[in-house]
Amino acid sequence: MSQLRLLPSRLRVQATGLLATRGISERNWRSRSSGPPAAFPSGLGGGSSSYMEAMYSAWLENPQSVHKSWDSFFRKAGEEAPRAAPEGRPVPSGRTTTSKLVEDHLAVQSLIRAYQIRGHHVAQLDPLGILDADLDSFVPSDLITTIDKLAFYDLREADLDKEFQLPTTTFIGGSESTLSLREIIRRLESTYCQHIGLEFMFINDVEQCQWIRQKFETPGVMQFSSEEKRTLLARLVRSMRFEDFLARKWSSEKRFGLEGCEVMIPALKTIIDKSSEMGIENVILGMPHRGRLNVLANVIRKDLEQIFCQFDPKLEAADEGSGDVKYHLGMYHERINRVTNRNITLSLVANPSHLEAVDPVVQGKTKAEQFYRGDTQGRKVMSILVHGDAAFAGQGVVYETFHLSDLPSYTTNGTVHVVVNNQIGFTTDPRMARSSPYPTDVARVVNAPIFHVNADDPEAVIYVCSVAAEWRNTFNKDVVVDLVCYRRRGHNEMDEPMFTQPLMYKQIHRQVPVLKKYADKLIAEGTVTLQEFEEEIAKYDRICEEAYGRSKDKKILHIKHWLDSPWPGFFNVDGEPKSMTCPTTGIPEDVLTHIGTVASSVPLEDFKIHTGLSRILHGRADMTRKRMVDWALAEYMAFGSLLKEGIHVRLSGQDVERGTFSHRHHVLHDQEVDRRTCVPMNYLWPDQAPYTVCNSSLSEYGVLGFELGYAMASPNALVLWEAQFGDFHNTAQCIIDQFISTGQAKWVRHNGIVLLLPHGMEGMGPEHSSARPERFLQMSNDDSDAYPVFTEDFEVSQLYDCNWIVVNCSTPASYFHVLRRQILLPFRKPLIIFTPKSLLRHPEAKSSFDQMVSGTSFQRVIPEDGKAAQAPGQVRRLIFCTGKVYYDLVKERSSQGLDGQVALTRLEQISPFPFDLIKREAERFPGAELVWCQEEHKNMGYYDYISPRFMTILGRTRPIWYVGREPAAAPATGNRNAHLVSLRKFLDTAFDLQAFEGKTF
Ligand SMILES: Cc1ncc(C[n+]2csc(CCOP(=O)(O)OP(=O)(O)O)c2C)c(N)n1
Ligand SMILES: [Mg+2]
Repeated sequence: MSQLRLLPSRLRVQATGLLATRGISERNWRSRSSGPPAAFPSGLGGGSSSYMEAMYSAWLENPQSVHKSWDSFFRKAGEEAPRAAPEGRPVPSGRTTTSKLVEDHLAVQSLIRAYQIRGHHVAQLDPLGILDADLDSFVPSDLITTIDKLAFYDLREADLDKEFQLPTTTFIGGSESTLSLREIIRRLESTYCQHIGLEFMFINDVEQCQWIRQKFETPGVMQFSSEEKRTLLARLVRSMRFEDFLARKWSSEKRFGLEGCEVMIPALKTIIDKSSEMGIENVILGMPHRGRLNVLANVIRKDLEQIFCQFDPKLEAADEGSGDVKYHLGMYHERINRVTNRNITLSLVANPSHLEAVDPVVQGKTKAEQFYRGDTQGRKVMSILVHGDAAFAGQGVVYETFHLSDLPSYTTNGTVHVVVNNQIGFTTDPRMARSSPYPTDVARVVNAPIFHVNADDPEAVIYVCSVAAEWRNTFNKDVVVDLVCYRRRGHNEMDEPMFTQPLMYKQIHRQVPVLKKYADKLIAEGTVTLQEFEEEIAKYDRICEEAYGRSKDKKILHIKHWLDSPWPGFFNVDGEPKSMTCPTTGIPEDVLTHIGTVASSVPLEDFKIHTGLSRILHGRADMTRKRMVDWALAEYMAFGSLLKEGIHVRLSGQDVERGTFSHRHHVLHDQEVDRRTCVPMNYLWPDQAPYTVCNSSLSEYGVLGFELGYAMASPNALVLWEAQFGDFHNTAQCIIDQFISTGQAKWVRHNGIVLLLPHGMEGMGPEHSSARPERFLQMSNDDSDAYPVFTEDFEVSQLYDCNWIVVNCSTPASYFHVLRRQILLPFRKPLIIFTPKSLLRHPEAKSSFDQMVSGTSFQRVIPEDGKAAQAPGQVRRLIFCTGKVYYDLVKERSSQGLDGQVALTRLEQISPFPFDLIKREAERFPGAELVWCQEEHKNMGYYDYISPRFMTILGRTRPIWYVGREPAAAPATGNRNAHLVSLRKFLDTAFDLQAFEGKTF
């Protein structure tokens, strides 16, 4: 016993830790001694020393008192002959032999664990054999890479042939419960240190760790039938010969070929096959440039001639818009999966150059597809994201997207990530490109297992991919496959990589292509013959040649053949809107009243809301009785009425459930029952469409991208993203510039996402004030200088031609109508709404039901209808404005007694510019000088946008004078007094009827 107490403290700690992982505390097993004898804990390799002590002491007193496994263990130990002591160690007695045995068992157990945790550091992951995938050549001291490393565990060469009991935390034994140390090390090496490197021991879930261990450690798991090997070879042939074909035909064209990672094609196909086998019917893919054409051809199976004709510079584009380069286009394809014989829909989401920007978009689209199918568990729809190593490590949106992966309203129930880790980013070495050991470390934040694999070992890759797919479908969590490969050419086919990576490329030039290596292997083992292999190559080359021949007959390039999200039935057969009209957007009064009533109620019984909220709900009831709405109630009316019409509404963003300004309160919280909530919007009508309102993670880039993807899936949904304050949208600028503003021009894809951007100069400082309208307007595509043709359907056709709609509503009714118009239009355009802050509670900023009932519509311009309108000839100044400044202007006009002399006209829709209505307003007041008034600084806001358009519509006969704040660098002052002084100053100018006298324009 005393010997046992002398167990090294290091091993003692490990033993206790292991007891804990099995849920056995010291107290537990001590108390067991009074019950039936406890079994030998094979999972502990002998357990902790004190446990062992107790068992040993009990056994010494009475061998029957312990479980028979312990009896046999101690008996065996007694039979062991004492061995020669190493230098400095006491010669063991009979008891010390037992002690040694215990020590050795614990040591072996630590050793197994060391491999599970750190084996990947020495795995042979780099096909070039020159780099360490973890950027570190350090060999962990607890891995037995040389025989002398045994000393770390106080083991010696002589121990190698001794049998050791295996713990339950390993599966290397297969059906054996004991193995010799030599065999243990061999099997650990073969699992953890060959061509697969596993990182998973950081996962806190024991079941998940066990699952992975079982998948990789069980002897013989990586065996393939010859059929499977032949399929793999055929897929490699396609992958490689496709790139060869393009290289032969268009040697000077950029295509970002896959050479060096050809295995990605069979890898993706395996993930899809396996997932299809497990019931997946719809796979949504996102990927960057590298190998994209190959994926289109050989995974999604786009017609080859469609791909080849993209290389023809003479082809005329059939579609309007800019189009995009071939390695950015998307694709959608429904087909039979040949391996499982089941239907599968594959889509590759179009993306910009901006690496990783597509990640959240793919997730949003996936979530929407799951939502519409009622696939709450992700059993039918899944996403796959492909990444480059440099981008995966470098781009923050990767992290933002991972953080959506487990949030109830954003999860897609697990994504399979595949990293094409060619160990270079353009010309930059990974050592200069990341501070983390692997490019995949970001995935650890969500406890995703990471499987590194040497891409020159196709069978290892296939095995890993099939486990990854199974993982996703078992645990509904993300998983990463890191394909450690190389890039055979430069960044693109025109680049010379030897300038910057001479040694690496010398090695790459010597590298035998993976197809040859694998074919040689299969030929050598007799799985295929050389002739069969050559025939496979010839067959695919012929397919390419034939498609190439057909591609030459094509005269016109249709981008719409590259649509990633078709909306069946929404457009006519030619892909055009079914009409060019928009119905009126008002709704029957009883619907308004009903929504108002539900919006002021608590639909659940025994649900106690906060007293402050009761006041708000009473206020809503009161407004409903008075046939009035404020901003929040107008929004309720818009959402509620669309839900009634079967339109799903989803509002997402930071704190949107309550609303940043505490005005919305779409989710009620029971004050007495934790986490009991109620969303009255979902209690409007029994057969209404569902409403989702969700507070998001604190991310703009990720969440806006996600909602854009969500909106992509169906035209019959109103999908809104609200920024906490409008200026925060700039951290999602890439989604705005690359997808929202330009998506349709590049990819002929409509998208009706709505951005709600709180905006307004309210003395809150340079931040929180401006949603930067000038930027959205600058990107609007309507022509400032072209005098329009005013057709009958001018409003709708102008909307049809624009890239997005920018509005700044001044009334709740206006907001209500523009939301409804968004869905009633026969096409979809992104809608940017600058939303108010102080107007949310402004007593004047209310609308009557009269402005919202059937027959009413969105007014792009709200004309002057007060005193000035009664005698337009008397009006000396017509001020055009937009948004909240209107209320300051009305107040000032009345306080200066100028209601008859100054007219005020509001632009509710700024872009596309309402030329027709502005013209009409200007003509209504022929004697008035025209002023544009804004509260934003002159170089911001709307002035630069409206000014040339006014000139166009006025024929440059009348000036439009500017009134507003001076140009500035910051959008607003941080000093409240300075804010008020500048407001006063421009209001004075606005009503100084002499202000522009004698000035020329
Ligand atoms: C956001 C962004 N920044 C920069 C670039 C320019 N760029 C294109 S590819 C590339 C290197 C990408 O390296 P990696 O992610 O490892 O992919 P690989 O090309 O090696 O497959 C860079 C920097 C880009 N496309 N997107
Ligand atoms: Mg790379």
